[in-house]
Amino acid sequence: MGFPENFLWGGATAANQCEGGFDQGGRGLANVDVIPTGKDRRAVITGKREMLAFEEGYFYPAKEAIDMYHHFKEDIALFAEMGFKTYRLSIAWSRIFPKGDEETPNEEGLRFYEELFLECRKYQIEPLVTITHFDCPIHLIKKYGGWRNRKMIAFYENLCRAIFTRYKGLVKYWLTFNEINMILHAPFLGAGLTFAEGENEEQIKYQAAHHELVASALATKIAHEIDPENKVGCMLAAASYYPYSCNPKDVWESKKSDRGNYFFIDVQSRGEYPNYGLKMLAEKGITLEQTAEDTALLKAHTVDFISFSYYASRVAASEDSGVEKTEGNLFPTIKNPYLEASEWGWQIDPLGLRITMNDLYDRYQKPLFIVENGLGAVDTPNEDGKINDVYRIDYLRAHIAAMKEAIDQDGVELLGYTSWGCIDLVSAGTGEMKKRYGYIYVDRDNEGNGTLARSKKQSFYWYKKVIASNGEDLA
Ligand code: P53
Repeated sequence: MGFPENFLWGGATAANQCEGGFDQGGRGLANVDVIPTGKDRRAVITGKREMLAFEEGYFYPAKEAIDMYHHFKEDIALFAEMGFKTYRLSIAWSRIFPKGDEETPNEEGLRFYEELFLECRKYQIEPLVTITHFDCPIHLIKKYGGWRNRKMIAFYENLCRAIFTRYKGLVKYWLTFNEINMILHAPFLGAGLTFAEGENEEQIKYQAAHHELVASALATKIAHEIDPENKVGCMLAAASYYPYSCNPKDVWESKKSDRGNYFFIDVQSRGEYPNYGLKMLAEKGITLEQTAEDTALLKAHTVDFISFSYYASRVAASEDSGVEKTEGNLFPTIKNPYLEASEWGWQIDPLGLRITMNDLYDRYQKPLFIVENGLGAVDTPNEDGKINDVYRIDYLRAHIAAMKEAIDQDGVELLGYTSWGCIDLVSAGTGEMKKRYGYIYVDRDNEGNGTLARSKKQSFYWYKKVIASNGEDLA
């Protein structure tokens, strides 16, 4: 009982939030580079304010981030010290194809990740690679309009062929698109989309999502052809919705909200658009351009496992309930009176993780992989300069315990757990450094000041014990 023997414990990061080195090694500019902190961030992320180059008067946190580009050996050594079995990271597309539409990849970019994977292997750490974690070369946005254009499928295919071939034997676990459902909430961040006045945004978003879904199926096909050992997963920003009350209208609203997220995973896991999704598109007046070849690809190349992020549960209410939604986050939220919230208003709910795991497993009957979970909090060093992050340990302990119950008592198959931001990194939502998730502290502030020195928090020692005991010792 308890966690399976080969359970993959580890941590997760994304290139754009930790690497920096935005102009190093022949890397091209990407959407993630030109997203500033401050009041215009949300407008840029959602594609309402087009910003395709650095502009005067803004701070761009991804340019340097925590400079993992130059620190990866030191950082991976620290992960190894905690006993990581796996490390989830993403490839910056514009390191491999700086413009995105070249025929041959950039050798320096390929070499960078090769060294990084070899470093992981040195410590028997299994890399778990997100092929795209919100990034898209800026040239592909300027010239083709990002994922709204069907040609993106072929560019993504080139990227996949290049990395699957080069990293054969080094990498086995792949995720095609990070939080694919984020395209609806953050279309510039998720898919390089910007919108002109009067455009039908929903039509464009769902067409772009269709291109991503086809690209994901194609990636799965190629991954399996190049190496039958490869395992490919989809990735969902998960968290089940609770009805605001037992009013059937609230219950119905929560079901519809869940489906809004499942929509993408239904296609990636079951191989076709679900009926409710087709009806929903029709009702919105959206027509998807799709070929017979697309349909066949989607059907034939479904994912091997379902990965997801989980931070907080969600609440859905009907119009009748009169409750107000707060737009504090990229997902509008409703206050749940039974839960406490983080400093950023994310409502902490470990049982919600167990519920979400069960919902996903019941629906897909494929192994799950929790690839993001954690507490974003302000860490203040004490007089000795140490960070005693008990609040983070409490959060993680409760979520790992819930995970264990889902395995032990509900029979959910779980491949592994990579907590988010195992080393402090730039927040995707706000661009801040002070919203920290790490076991490892990085000396850098919101404005980019600091030595970038790494140090261990209390949670570092705690997680090390958790891994060493395979999840038995959570004290
Ligand atoms: P930050 C919102 C809601 C759910 C997941 O988020 C999200 C977001 C974006 O804010 O994204 C994932 O950094 C994402 C990571 C991100 C992490 O959640 O805003 O995959 O890139 O950093 C946490 O606290």
